[in-house]
Amino acid sequence: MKEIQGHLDARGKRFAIVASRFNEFIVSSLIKGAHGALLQLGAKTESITLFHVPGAFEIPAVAARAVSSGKFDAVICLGAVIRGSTPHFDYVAGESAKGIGRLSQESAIPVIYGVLTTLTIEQAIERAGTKAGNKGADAAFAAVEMLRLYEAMKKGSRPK
Ligand code: INI
Repeated sequence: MKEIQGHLDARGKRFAIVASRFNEFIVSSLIKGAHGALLQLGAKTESITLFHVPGAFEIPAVAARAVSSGKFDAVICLGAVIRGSTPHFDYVAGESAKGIGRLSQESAIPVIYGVLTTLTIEQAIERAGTKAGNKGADAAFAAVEMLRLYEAMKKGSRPK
């Protein structure tokens, strides 16, 4: 059986992070986690560009532009949508996930979903570098693994 997987080596790769300002105290920890993980995997800080957007709803539009710019090897989307007492949460979380999901399937480079959707602030805090790890760091690891997997799949494909 032939097995192919992406190795965790970010050396020489360029990353876009698209992060929302809404719930900034949570998202700033996700950004720190993602940045730290990319450095740990060998990326240079000057190869990482951080795009700020107002909220999670705006992430897909900017991620799409980052993809089509051709300047990045992976795009990491970070945000935090926390349920309030109105249906607004569902629209914002839904559109953000749908947009990022569509991009991730249609783009030649990985587009990673690092948007927290939680019922409470406590659950978001737990996932932003406390009890349940840091989902920003997880997203960065996923970005590197996926871009290396795409590379390996290209190399493994038959010549035309
Ligand atoms: N944006 C978020 O990123 N998180 C939220 O929890 C949130 N809530 O709950 O309202 C939120 N709303 C703003 C939205 O993303 C857009 O920025 C706004 O609707 C303008 O388009």
